Amino acid sequence: MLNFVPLHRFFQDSIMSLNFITAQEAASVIKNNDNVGFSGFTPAGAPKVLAQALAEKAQAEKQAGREFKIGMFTGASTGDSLDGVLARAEAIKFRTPYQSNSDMRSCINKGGISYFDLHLSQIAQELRYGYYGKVQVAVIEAADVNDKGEILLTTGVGITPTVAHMADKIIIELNSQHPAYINGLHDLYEPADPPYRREIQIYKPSDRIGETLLKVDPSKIVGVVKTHLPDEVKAFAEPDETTKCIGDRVAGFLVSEMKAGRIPASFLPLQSGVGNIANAVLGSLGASPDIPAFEMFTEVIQDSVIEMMQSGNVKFASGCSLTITPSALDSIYRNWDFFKNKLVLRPQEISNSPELARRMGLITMNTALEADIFGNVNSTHVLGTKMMNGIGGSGDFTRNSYLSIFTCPSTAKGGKISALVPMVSHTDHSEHSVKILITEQGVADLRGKSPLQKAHTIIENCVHPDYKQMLTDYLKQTKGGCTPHSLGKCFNMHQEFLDSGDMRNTKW
Ligand code: 0RQ
Repeated sequence: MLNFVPLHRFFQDSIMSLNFITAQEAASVIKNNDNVGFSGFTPAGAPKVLAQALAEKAQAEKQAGREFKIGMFTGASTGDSLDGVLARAEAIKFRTPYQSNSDMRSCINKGGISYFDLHLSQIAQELRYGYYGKVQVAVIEAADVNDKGEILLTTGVGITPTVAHMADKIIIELNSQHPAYINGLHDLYEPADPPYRREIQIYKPSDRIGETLLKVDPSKIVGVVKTHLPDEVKAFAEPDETTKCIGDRVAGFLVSEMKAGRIPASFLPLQSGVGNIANAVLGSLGASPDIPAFEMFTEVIQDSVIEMMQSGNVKFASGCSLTITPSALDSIYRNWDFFKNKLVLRPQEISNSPELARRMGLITMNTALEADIFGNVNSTHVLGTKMMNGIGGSGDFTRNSYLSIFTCPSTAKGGKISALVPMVSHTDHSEHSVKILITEQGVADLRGKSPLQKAHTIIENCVHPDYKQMLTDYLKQTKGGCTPHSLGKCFNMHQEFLDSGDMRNTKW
């Protein structure tokens, strides 16, 4: 665990005049029905102590026969100490956008929390446009703060500038895990709203256009709660045979694209999703002698990126969060001189900006839950109904990429589910945006192909042998059209899993 003593905070003189309060006093500021915006992105930079006090308040209110629920805006998922604690306390009225906590997910899928999902680049601007009402309170984790209203953020930026500017009141969680010398890690820029918005003047991942400190009206800061808790980021599993194979196929494909001259020899900035597959893909890219050192323009910077910086494979990473384990963060802070010019954290409307993804020509790599034989991808809904995590930034990047890649294992649940189906049970990324599909079975290059050609390529290259004949037979019994389907049977595989627990029993 990190154990930094904040010996030289920048604002040491003025910090003394701040109003230090307990988590319980902070919770008393938040009223039933308030909309609350939280800092951070993934567990990185999310508040860690207020939620427990809020949960206790919700419990006490419930016992007194009164309701206590808040609306919850975040950058993305948070830690269990926020999403988990508030979900278990039934203290959430609505929640957006991305979440990945099992208790939160379960409440959402039981209908206990009104959840709406949206592209992560859009939430800050849509809050400013007034689509979701007012933000009464912002809760912000800080590495440092002063009585002029200058706040040094920690490991995740998310929507913090927007909720801080919109909120009537701000509560700070001052976390002494983070040293004040990280001032400079962040590049905080909020675009003007239409009709005054101008181009975002970032042309390469390392460009900076904003402020290093968040500046707010100091009179809005109602109190500062001291903490010393690490981000709740867990280590990834070591790549297994399947994820390693997918990683190697992605690396091999990108090398062949370079050799064919379709990716410049200097390479292009990469965006990579989160999870075990993303981790394995990055590992394979780092191990490939044919891929030059590259830059990342992504949302989540995970452990593998930090390791690849140390080994010289990654030159620079722009992101929205350092979603890394405490030991990786420790290594960054201890070697700050090495890392300080290689990292920048931005608000998610910049890290995930469609304008920037298109301009810089990002190679994007995200994970599908399922894909259909025509190249449509479902990243969010298990069997079309149950929310998994949310679309996250995958849509921001995929739609605007230079080259979009989706990966997934060809089967799930021990082979009882084929990840490749006739028609996805929910669509997040359409066939128009999905260019390359990769499973451990192989690579389907969908560029320039008709729907029927895409179907043959996906069945041939990506589908597990247990399901090849089944999907070939599905196509055979369709009756023409540009995208041949049998509308009465296209969900037979899903229905079969619901009925018998195994898609392999499907009949057409
Ligand atoms: O369930 O845990 O009960 O066994 O789904 O599957 O293979 O562990 O996949 O953890 O890499 O997550 C798409 C959810 C993949 C993630 C998704 C079951 C499977 C398992 C998870 P169990 P895996 P991962 C950056 C970019 C959207 C957002 C995004 C995600 C569980 O990558 O949320 O890309 N992406 N953001 O058994 C039914 C299928 C299934 C299935 C797998 N076809 N049907 N269940 N499972 N395939 C991040 C941010 O934006 C912050």
